[in-house]
Amino acid sequence: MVRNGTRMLGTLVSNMGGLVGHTAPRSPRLALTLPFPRTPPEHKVIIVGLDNAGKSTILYQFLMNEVVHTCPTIGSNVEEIVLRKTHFLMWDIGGQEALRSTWNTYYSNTEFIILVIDSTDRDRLLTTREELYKMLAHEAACWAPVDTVPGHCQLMS
Ligand SMILES: Nc1nc2c(ncn2[C@@H]2O[C@H](COP(=O)(O)OP(=O)(O)OP(=O)(O)O)[C@@H](O)[C@H]2O)c(=O)[nH]1
Ligand SMILES: [Mg+2]
Repeated sequence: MVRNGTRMLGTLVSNMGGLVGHTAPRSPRLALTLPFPRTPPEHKVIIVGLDNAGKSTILYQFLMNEVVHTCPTIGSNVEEIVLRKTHFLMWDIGGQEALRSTWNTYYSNTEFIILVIDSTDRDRLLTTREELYKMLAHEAACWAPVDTVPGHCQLMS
């Protein structure tokens, strides 16, 4: 939307240049004084974790404030959530083993990472740790703050 807005503004500026004639100087600053809806910036958040950790459940709990029935995510779910006028674009990424190698395609422009860990799935804690280390080793993700959220303990039980 911001990109479209920028294009529209550019078109507006060039049309105004035509209207004021050849003798008047074309001033792009003139267009900047016009009211123009400003799109608030969106902060990209990715939600990662092993399959069945509870990522989609947490995403839809955020969105609808209720626990919804989920299916295993193939690919990703994306939803916009607004908290105190701040817009977050939440990417919930499928955690099945075959999908984990695609996580890195979501890292670019990510500002926050939420790592969901099923606190009852102790057998796979080491796997979660390995995935976290892989993620932090990736240059596009290593600087984003990571928060861990325990799944399967607070929402439904
Ligand atoms: N008891 C309990 N079950 C939960 C909780 N959170 C999620 N579940 C259940 O765990 C299952 C998997 O939840 P999802 O949110 O789909 O898991 P996911 O991490 O998105 O899984 P993938 O999409 O496969 O990566 C579902 O049957 C949920 O109902 C919780 O806090 N407590
Ligand atoms: Mg899911």
